[in-house]
Amino acid sequence: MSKAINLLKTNSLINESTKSQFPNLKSQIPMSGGLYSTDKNDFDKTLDLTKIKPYGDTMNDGKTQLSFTLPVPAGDEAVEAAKQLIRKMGFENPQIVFHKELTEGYTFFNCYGNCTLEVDYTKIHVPKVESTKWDMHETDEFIKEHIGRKIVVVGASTGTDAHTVGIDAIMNMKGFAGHYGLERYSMFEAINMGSQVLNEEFIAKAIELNADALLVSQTVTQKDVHVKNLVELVEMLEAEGLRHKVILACGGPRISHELAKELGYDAGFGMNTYADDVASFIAQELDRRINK
Ligand code: B12
Repeated sequence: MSKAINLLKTNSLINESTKSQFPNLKSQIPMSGGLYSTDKNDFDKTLDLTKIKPYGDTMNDGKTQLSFTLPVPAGDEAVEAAKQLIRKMGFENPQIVFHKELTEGYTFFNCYGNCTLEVDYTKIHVPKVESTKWDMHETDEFIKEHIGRKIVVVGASTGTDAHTVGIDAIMNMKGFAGHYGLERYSMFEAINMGSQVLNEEFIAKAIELNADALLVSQTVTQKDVHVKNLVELVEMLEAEGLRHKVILACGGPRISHELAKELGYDAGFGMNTYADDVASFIAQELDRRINK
């Protein structure tokens, strides 16, 4: 029997039938993808929310995946440079699992490292838009009752930004992920100007339609182009004496409410926003302004 167990141990050939034949083998049974013991219980299992770090295989192991490109040709020196960089970033045990010279003199790396840093999750406060989220019917009913007319909203992806999918998701009739867009609401007059709309054109449309709210979408954030563009719009609205007359909101995958407020906006919306979020906010904010 012990010979058989040793053979099974070394060859890792344990399957369901051998398990039933040798019930005492349990502590040596490897998991399907590796040589982990199912019985081993000396891993850290402590979850301390004041000191969280990445979870890879086990709690608090800090395992993190990184990818980046270095402006050097592929080779041993490039791999060593990547490892040194990862250590300097605060990771231990750097492992380069893949690297490839993408184009001459530029090497891409996929790596792992153990993060040595921690974050106190209990001290985190993320500013959020303060409004109650309603569905389309609730918002329409609220507007009928409290505003008594349609709310005019002009939206666009402004500046040089060519991405339209985000603003369409919020404004187009069919909406996004099962949530109708503003065009579908009976109490919103929604005008979507599309993409690459200059701030001048955007403001001209707002004046022409006497807009109550302006919705700006920004997707490209390279070199902080979104910040420059968003700030320019605020400055131009202020120069026209319009800033306080409109509800001004922006959105995009890398926009947060905190950033939006810093830049002079009334609200900012990030990933996984639906028209419901924005419509509820605009209705409640306009009510606050008109009926306060
Ligand atoms: C589709 C796409 C394109 C299409 C756009 C087609 C179109 N008609 O929109 C095309 C091919 C044209 C394109 C071009 C470019 N793209 Co592109 N593109 C994408 C891609 C793959 C998807 C974006 C998308 O549609 N998301 C889906 C929508 C629904 O999500 P969303 O935009 O986040 O919107 C949601 C929220 O953010 C929010 N929201 C968004 N806007 C607003 C506005 C308001 C008011 C509110 C309330 C909410 C809100 O609500 C939405 C719904 O929940 C992304 C990569 C990715 N996977 O995200 C790259 C990406 C955005 N593109 C990128 C880049 C760099 C470019 C180019 C500059 C590439 C180039 N060198 O030419 C050009 C841009 C040129 C320009 N002048 O803008 C980068 C941006 C990097 C950065 N941080 O700046 C990305 C991230 C790709 C990458 N990983 O590098 N792109």
